[in-house]
Order: sequence, then C-alpha cells, then structure tokens
Amino acid sequence: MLTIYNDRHALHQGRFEMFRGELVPCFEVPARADFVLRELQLRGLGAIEGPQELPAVAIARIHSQRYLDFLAGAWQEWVALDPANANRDALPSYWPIRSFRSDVLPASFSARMGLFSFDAGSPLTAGTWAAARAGAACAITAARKVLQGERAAFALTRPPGHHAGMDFFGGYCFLNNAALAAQALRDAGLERVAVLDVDYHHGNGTQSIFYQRADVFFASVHCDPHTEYPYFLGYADERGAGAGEGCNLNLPLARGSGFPRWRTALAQALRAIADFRADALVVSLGVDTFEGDPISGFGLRSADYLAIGEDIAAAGLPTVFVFEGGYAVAEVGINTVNVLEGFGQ
Ligand code: SP5
Ligand code: ZN
Repeated sequence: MLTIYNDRHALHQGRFEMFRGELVPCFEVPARADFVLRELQLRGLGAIEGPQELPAVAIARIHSQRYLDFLAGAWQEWVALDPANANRDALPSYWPIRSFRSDVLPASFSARMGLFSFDAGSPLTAGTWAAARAGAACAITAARKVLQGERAAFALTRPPGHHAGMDFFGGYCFLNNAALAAQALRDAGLERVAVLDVDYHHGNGTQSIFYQRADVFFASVHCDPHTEYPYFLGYADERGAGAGEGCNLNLPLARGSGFPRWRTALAQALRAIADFRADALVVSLGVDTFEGDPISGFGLRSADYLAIGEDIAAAGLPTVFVFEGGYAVAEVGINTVNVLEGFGQ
C-alpha cells in the first residue's frame, strides 16, 4: 500500500501533559510514527512518499480562519509572554464553558488558548504548527492518490487529528487529518464519503465537523464515554442533526471489551456504511485498542489487527487510512501495519 509519510512529524514533540494534578511525560511521542515507518519498510509494504504542496485554503475547508491564524502564531505569542517560555510547552488554563461568551476574541494569548482547546493534555510546541500542517498535506495527498486510482493509501503522520474540531484542539490533535481527507474526496466530486473511526477514543472532532451534513457519514467504535475520554461526546443516541440526521453512528463498548465484541461492532459500522452507499472510505486508524496500550482499556491482540484489515477491505471501497492514536510504542508499528497488510495490496 502506498504510504504518504510526514517527515516533519518530529517537529511536534511535547514534553508534558496535565494528568491528575501533575505534569506527566507525553504519551504521544515521535517514536510512535518511527516504529510504524520501520515496520512498513521491514515488510516492504509499498512505496513511501512525501506530501504534495498544499494551497493554504485546503485546510480552511475544515478549520475556521481565526483558529488557523491562532495556531500559526501561537508559539511566537507564547514566547513573547516570557522569553523563558521558549523552553516550556504551552498548555491552556482557562476555558469559556457554559455562560461564558465565545464570540469575543480576547487580546490575551492565555484566554485565546482556552477558547481554542478543550483539555490540558495537548501541549503546543515550537514545531506543532509545522508538523500539523505537513500532516494535513499528507492526509489530503493520500486522498488525491486514491482519487487518481490507488485502491488505498495510508497517511502516516502525527500529531493525530480526530479530536480536533473546526476551531479547537485537544486529545493530542490540532488539525483533523481524517476530516480533511474526507473533504478532499468530496471536493473532487465524490458524492458520499464515510469516515470509520476505530481509535479507542471517540472521534469527537470528526463527529462535530460533519454532524449536520448528509454527505459524510461518521461511524465510530470506541470506549464508552461515560467512563472514558473524551467523556462529553460519543454516546449512542448521537445520530446526526438537521440534514445530517441518521448520518452519525456511535458504537460505544464497555471498558475491558475484547476482540469478539469489538469485531461485532465493526461489522455493524460497516453495514451502516454500506447502507449509506458511500463512494469512498476514510479510516481513522488508531491502535490504542491494543491490550498493552498504557492509557486505554480494550483487549485486542496483535493478530486481531490483520482481521480488522480484512474486514475493512471486504467493504470494497477506495480507502484512505489516517494514523491516529496508539501508545504502546513498540507494538504500534506491528499493529498498524497488520491492519494495512490485512487490507491487502
Ligand atoms: C488521538 C488519541 O488517542 N488521543 C487520546 C487523548 C487522551 N487524553 C487523555 C489521556 C489520559 C491519560 N491517562 C493516563 C493514565 C495512566 N495510567
Ligand atoms: Zn485514541
């Protein structure tokens, strides 16, 4: 399978994330993508290329201009607050929740950082914007390759994307790579696109981007948000709104679920995608469903990922895979490439 690799991913390298009142070392580290790249090379799974140049407007198809302006200048603003900040990651501390205004754009950088985020676990660093922008280019390039006739392509990039919304970051995500790929497929003339999200966590950003739209179906298998991040979205009764009513399918599973239960949910998601009559598929490929994942609670084993690839291939759709979560660094490569190998050439 053709891989579009973000060779600038390591420019995003967070030091710490907030967890239970402490700053703990980041789980979302450059080694994650390095292991996937090495495994692709070891197995000789196909060509590995860089992304095409993108016009700036491509990212603005999904993200708001004021959010993109914020991201583009955030690091300079952070360092301007205090020169010592050059050696610290930027994390938000203030959020405009219910009863606050979201139409104002405060002059304060700290206030804007909260306006455009939803957790304190996603450090913004000197290279975050460059890495995320190159990653978006990878996702859109992978979509274009599929439009040009590739059966499938894999965007290997980090930071991940599926928690990022139209105008917010969080969950280690800044630009929604899967949504950008889906939009690129639509913009090239495909009428209906499905996004299948198999990351352990609900893809709240992707869901919210497409929630009111009838042209992009979103289906997700994930841990029940009653007990798992992102907590405030991903419940089974979220079925889409307005024109998008019926175009959103959440299949939350209890923490501790193993592959038999997970695979049954995948089959249900794939049936819904077939009923939607999608012209192409984007897969948010997180492998934090693995039994050894340090921040997750499902029980999938490495061999299960081959079966996942086979099940997805049976949908018979042109497919863009986009790398998302997965934090058991040594196994992330094996598990991710198992999905791609199971899918086949
Ligand atoms: C893309 C993706 O998978 N994002 C996940 C973001 C999860 N953020 C919350 C992580 C909470 C970390 N919990 C640490 C538990 C250590 N035992
Ligand atoms: Zn995840």
